[in-house]
Amino acid sequence: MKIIGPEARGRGRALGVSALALALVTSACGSAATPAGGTVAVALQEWAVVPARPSVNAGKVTFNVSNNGPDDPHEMVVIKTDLAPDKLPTDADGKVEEEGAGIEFIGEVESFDPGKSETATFELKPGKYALICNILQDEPDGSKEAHYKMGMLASFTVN
Ligand SMILES: [Cu+2]
Repeated sequence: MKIIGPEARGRGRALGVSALALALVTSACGSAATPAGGTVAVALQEWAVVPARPSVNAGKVTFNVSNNGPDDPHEMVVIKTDLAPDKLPTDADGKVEEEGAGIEFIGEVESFDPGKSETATFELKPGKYALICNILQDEPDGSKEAHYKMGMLASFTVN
């Protein structure tokens, strides 16, 4: 009896460890096999950035971006920030400082013409984001028009 006792406990412990290891392997595989992400349609127009949905799951996120113009080329810059989208740091012309304090530049769909669409995919972590057009346009009268200041900004959340 004195011999069987410890032996049984030892066997039980070994079984417990291997069951735990199996559980860990299973959950690791599970999370790697399901990189959620998603697809977000975004309309750019004078003067707004309009995501078709307010949020998406973290992971590989594909933006299908349309420039609805009607007149100007636009771009879409993805910025990770806890700042309100209309309170980003700008220069004197009203262009957002993409390397500014409180801003993490993630990537962008570069300027493209009205009537066209572009697609880009970014790996996004959970958090608050701003989607903006950061074009600074030279006007015929010599002034500069910052699309961000004109209202081309939207808040966006990654869960
Ligand atoms: Cu624009």
